[in-house]
Amino acid sequence: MAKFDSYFLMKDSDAIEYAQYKVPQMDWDAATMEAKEIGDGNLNYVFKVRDGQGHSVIVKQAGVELRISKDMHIDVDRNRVESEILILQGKLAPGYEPEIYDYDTEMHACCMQDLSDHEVMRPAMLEHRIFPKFADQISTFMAQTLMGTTDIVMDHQEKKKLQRKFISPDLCDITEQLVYTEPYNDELGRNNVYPPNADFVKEKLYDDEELHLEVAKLKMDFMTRAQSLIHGDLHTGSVFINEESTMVFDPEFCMYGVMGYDFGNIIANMMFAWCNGDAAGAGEFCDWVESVIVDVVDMTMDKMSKYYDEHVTDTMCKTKGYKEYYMKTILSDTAGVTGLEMIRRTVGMANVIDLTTIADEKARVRAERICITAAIDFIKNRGDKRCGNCFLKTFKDAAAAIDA
Ligand code: SR1
Ligand code: MG
Repeated sequence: MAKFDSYFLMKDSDAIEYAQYKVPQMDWDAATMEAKEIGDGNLNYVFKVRDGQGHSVIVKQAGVELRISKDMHIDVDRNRVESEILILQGKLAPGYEPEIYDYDTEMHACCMQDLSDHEVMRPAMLEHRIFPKFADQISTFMAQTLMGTTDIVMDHQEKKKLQRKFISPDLCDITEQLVYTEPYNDELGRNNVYPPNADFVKEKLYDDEELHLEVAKLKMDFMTRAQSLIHGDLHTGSVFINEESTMVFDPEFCMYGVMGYDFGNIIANMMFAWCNGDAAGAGEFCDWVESVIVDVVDMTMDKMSKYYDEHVTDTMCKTKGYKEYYMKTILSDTAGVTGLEMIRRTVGMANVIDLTTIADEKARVRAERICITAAIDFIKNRGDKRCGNCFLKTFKDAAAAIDA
């Protein structure tokens, strides 16, 4: 259709026409179709299009300017990258991603399965609700998508082709800045520091050179170690969930990098959920979150270990002792990223509502200090965090230290 031959930012009415054009197999009832822009992320526009007969689709379009800041412009090709990785991850870990019906490199938009029987995990956890299958399901997703794209198991040339295909320099730059640089110096003046914690942040984050050295090591690891095809933004706002099922979406930050990046993001974001629950006195919810932290670490490591044994192809990686070395690096990378994510979401440009919606000043100050204290331990002592209980203990020790 000529209307969609060149790029423009869609409105609700355009999304209706677009869905009819791109997803004709849906057998739309044109008279009852409606669309609503429902995006709440920092980057893109998301339309839910449906009709009165029960048909529905999600149309996601990349904007040239970011929603979080009109001054930030990033490559709209991210929509292609996101669509293609969802298709690939659908093969590696079937049933954990929305189906892509179509993607379009003119409009930089894709049409995907509407997961309305699921909800975004972060707001659901802010209601302190429990999802019993999450640890098992997210650990399967990570083990299969991460191990399945490593040089350990993949043909090395095929892996390098994936590496070439899934790279968005603009998005890497965002992560390098927002996760690995600005929380430690506010060099672009974009940090959002809660004023009552300003002195604490200065002392613990801006003035600690020992910490900066460890972050520099982690930053260069992120930029140079093409270990695995990572989701790249695997926080609880990138997960759709219900009591039975976990679905991972929004992988536009995907790239070849350290697999601990995804793994650490999940753990850190569970810790934010705990802080919110704790401030609200939601004891049962916090107990569940603690069990998830332990289980996600242990189950992911067990599943990755099994995957290694069953799928290793590289001759040298079959050498006695290499697997143990490799698994240790995954845990230490995970601990490092857990710390980085906890810090950047507390003091950086893109905060999490788990913390910012804690209304009571004292409770928010306390929650943020717990996160920063635990995070520093995770970064500086990342090699010592060898099991799920070690991750939980680091976090609980930080809470005890702040309360002392
Ligand atoms: C400028 S984009 C800010 C953050 O939103 C995304 O979800 C990523 O986490 C990014 O760092
Ligand atoms: Mg996102």
